[in-house]
Amino acid sequence: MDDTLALSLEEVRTLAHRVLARLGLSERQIGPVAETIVAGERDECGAHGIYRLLSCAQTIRAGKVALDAEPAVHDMAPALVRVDGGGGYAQLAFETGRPILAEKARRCGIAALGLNNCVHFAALWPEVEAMAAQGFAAFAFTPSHAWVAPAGGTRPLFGTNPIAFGWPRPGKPPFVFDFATSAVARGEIELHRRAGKPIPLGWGLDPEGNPTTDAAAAMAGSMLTFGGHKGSALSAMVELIAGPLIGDMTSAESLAADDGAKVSPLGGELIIAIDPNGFLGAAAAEHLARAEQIFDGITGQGARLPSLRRYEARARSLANGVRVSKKLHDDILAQLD
Ligand code: NDP
Ligand code: PYC
Repeated sequence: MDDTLALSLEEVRTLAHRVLARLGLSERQIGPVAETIVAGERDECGAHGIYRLLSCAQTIRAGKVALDAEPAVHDMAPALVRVDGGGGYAQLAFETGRPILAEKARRCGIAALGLNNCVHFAALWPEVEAMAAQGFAAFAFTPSHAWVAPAGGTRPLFGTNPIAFGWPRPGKPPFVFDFATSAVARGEIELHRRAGKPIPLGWGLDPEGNPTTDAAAAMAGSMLTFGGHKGSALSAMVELIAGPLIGDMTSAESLAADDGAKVSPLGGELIIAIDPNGFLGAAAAEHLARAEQIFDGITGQGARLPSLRRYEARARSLANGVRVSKKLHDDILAQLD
């Protein structure tokens, strides 16, 4: 039995706007939040598509989002800008800071944008893909809630702490990767829990610290980092550079601020943009062309580039729309009641 239904991307967009408006979010906030949700569904990122309308509903109903927040820009230095999201979603704060980051990176060769005081529910690839599409090498980092044990430990300390990177490819869509420093994003475990499916060993520990295949037990216990001590150190780095370095919360502080509401993390995000022209000047095109050999070396042996799956999914969705779980669609429509 087919338990999915077909939606055009315009229908996904309309659904996102209706639900977010029903929840009382301001039009200014809705625009970029809805576009991120449409992009996630379009690129078949199940854990960060329309499913996230449910976490938006929970987070807003818990009173944890400033519904009509207006980002405030603080120009810190020639190559540094901070945008205070005012307790609203990170998407409007990023859209506010993006042109300033680009202008500073063009002028200085490198620049950083710190987003503060923002609610985070999304993937980070939209940020680095947007910057790479403008010609920059870009990095993005954000902590989340303390759900993940450090390698060798059994108690949650780190967030799922994603790292995203984008690289400009002349005449081609950017090279992008974006992954949690936990074995998987928490959203993926939650989707397994909703579907009643077991999770692979290596994703989480139960509350007693034992390896588990039970999604609910891993969510109640602790998630694990990817790559053992390596993922654990990268996760610590994300805590530091997208937390204290920009004057914002660690994942433990974000979870404490959540105060049992079990809603989206609140805190910072760091985005760094590097203009290849800064180091290379007139030779930039030659070196970017040389970089293509790396991508050819990956695909030439049958391996795939990160971002290729998304770009293929994007082409399919733009042509045919998407299929979403009927149960998920019903749960989202229930938010309009
Ligand atoms: P994955 O483990 O699925 O890793 C995703 C990345 O790896 C993508 O760039 C993906 O490319 C690439 N990739 C996957 N398989 C391959 C392969 N076989 N060959 C080459 N590249 C591959 O995702 P995660 O569960 O770690 O994270 C999913 C999302 O969750 C991320 O977008 C992240 O930003 C988000 N997240 C957000 C958080 C937040 O606080 N805001 C917290 C944690 C996660 P492709 O997309 O093309 O498949
Ligand atoms: O899936 O881990 C996650 C996540 C946290 C915040 C947004 N996504």
